[in-house]
Amino acid sequence: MTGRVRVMGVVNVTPDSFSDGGRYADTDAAVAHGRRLLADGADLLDIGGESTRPGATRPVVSEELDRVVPVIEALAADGATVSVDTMRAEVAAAALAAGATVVNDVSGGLADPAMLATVAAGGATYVAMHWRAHSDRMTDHATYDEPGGPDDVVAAVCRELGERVDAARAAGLPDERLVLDPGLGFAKRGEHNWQLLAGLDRVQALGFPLLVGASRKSFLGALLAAGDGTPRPVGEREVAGHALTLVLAQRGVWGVRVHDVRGTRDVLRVWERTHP
Ligand code: PMM
Repeated sequence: MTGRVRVMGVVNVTPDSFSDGGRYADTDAAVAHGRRLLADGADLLDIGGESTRPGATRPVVSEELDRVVPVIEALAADGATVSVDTMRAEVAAAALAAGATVVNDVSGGLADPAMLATVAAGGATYVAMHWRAHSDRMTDHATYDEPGGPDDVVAAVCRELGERVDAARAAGLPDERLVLDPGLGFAKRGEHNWQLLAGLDRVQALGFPLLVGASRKSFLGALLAAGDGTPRPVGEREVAGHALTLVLAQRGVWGVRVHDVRGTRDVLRVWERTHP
């Protein structure tokens, strides 16, 4: 499959994101950042008000709403396709009312029992990511012993995403509005992420478009670690992320969730030019 890969640009309206360190924590800075990502060639913008880095604690709902709604309103008014990165139905509903058309739920509907029905009723596209627990506990859940063999993370992710598909269908969400995501870095140890990337065709065999978020994540930092084992800092993982985008384009993913839209777009221009 050589379809055009969608570039989802990340706008974290959080004081504590691991990847962009709270640089866009206020409305004006976040909106300006979103506009820059659009100018760089983002197909859609993912606006999030809750940091999901390992160990993070959750904001209260009102805080999450205050962070994301004004940013969504401004960027949707610009004509951008806007996705809201939230695990809360209340935030998803407010985001859709503010102009978002995609709900990116890293919990795949597990964190809030009202989420799937809210998205189904709201007419949005839904990204269901593989997830097991909130960030303060997720490393305790990074075990994948399976009948297929010890540590068969691909089998477990496929089974658990399949359960989310069943739940989404039961809530009335049509298949055409569902996108799946293997959830790199979420309740996964370094090696699990590489196993998932190597086995991505098995996840694709579930029959849904895939979104993959690898940008700046710690498994890339570990891959590129210095001789003494010090991980490559977050800001110096971009080239590896771009290499992965090319691999993902070759696999035929629906989209990539990235921070550096400009570089990603460059990579995809080369890909598209060589796969007419
Ligand atoms: N990763 C993060 C946040 N949201 N959403 C999806 N669908 N997939 C991901 O991999 C994902 C996500 C964490 O990364 P960030 O802190 O850099 O936004």
